[in-house]
Amino acid sequence: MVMDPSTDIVRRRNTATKTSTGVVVWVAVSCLVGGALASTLTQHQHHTNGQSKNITNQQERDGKFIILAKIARVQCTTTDSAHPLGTCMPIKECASKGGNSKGSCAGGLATCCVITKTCNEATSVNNTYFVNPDANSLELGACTLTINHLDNNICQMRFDFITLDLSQPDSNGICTDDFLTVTGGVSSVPMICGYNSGQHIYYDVDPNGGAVKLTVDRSAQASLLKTWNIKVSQIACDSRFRAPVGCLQYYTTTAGTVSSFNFLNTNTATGQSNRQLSNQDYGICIKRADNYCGITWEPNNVGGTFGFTISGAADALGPDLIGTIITSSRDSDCTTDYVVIPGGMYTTSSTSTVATPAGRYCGLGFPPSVTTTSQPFILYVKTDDNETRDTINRGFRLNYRQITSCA
Ligand SMILES: *[C@@H]1O[C@H](CO)[C@@H](O)[C@H](O)[C@H]1NC(C)=O
Ligand SMILES: *[C@@H]1O[C@H](CO)[C@@H](O)[C@H](O)[C@H]1NC(C)=O
Ligand SMILES: *[C@@H]1O[C@H](CO)[C@@H](O)[C@H](O)[C@H]1NC(C)=O
Ligand SMILES: [Ca+2]
Ligand SMILES: [Ca+2]
Repeated sequence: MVMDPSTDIVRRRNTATKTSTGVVVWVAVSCLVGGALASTLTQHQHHTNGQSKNITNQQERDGKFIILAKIARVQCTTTDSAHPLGTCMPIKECASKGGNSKGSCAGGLATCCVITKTCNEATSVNNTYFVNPDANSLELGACTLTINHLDNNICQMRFDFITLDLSQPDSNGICTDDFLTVTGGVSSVPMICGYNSGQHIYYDVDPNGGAVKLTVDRSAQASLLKTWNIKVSQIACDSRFRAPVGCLQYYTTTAGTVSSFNFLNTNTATGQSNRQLSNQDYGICIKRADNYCGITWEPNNVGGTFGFTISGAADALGPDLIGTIITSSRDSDCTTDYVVIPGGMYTTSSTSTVATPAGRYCGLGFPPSVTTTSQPFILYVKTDDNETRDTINRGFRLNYRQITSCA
């Protein structure tokens, strides 16, 4: 028979009675020799003395053997693509936690339990999905998920915006109608609104601190149509998946793409659609991979030439200039909205080998490349509270790749 890899025989007594994360439930499974599953499945409190050995011997004499399986609270893959990550637990416990059984785990002994929560509910389960209320509900205002720490060794939370589609900001890029906020922890999260599906944020918490509150505030009538599905995962203080303290976003691959919130590379919609967000002040961190010494940032032109439109009036320029080095500005020319690449060295043409130092980048175009060897690898994002003169600013999408050769 198939057993959970965490199958283990020897354990301290009483572990079966605790309910917090990481704790196990013991199930004694009798199997007929030859592999057929026997009829009895009994809950069994295990002791480290000789008792179980005697039971085993007894069962073996009956032509059976016993395997004590622990159902660890490990993550599992569900059969629900909108909520792909669940926690393996006995089916009764899933029901009592208000979860939905979506597939089986632990070799069929337990269920892959998906927990979804909506407005003004609380969770103590890792990988809870926070979703918008039913479209028929006329609930407006703050919709809050209260997130209780799984245990006293949680230092960070990660929010994955599987879907996050809220109202657009006002003409100054300020989230006046809908916005998302996080409180109760240590980091500061900028106000986020608009379209952010696929984005994520990390949030530092005090391991001994109180509950975290994740809130979507909907103040506009139109935003009743807005949707979200946010996966909330909790990260242990000693986890290798923990992001460096203070990083709002964290990427661990050697090459990838990052973008500002509410980014869409389009120059067709001139109104407020997908406007750059104001009042942003955060860092996007990239994990340096072994043997890599630097990082190169490049424009991403998928979808159009508006992949880096951060400051200035885009409608005052010929469209051919948008996205070129001519409309790129640097350092002291960048005072309102800009990104910072510490130690950056930029090129002015893709064939150029000459690089010039600049840390700040703004304007309506990004250089062909900006390379830095300053560690840690962080792209800082800063925007002010005013977009009056900045027409059709979409924000940015940039590609990065780590490099192994640093002169
Ligand atoms: C089996 O149980 C008896 C008491 O019923 C005990 O004396 C003995 O030590 C146990 N055997 C083992 C292997 O622990
Ligand atoms: C919570 O789930 C994530 C996967 O989404 C996992 O990486 C993390 O270790 C889990 N946290 C704890 C405390 O088990
Ligand atoms: C925004 O900037 C414009 C021009 O620089 C200025 O006239 C306006 O007062 C500013 N608005 C706010 C809200 O600060
Ligand atoms: Ca701007
Ligand atoms: Ca601005």
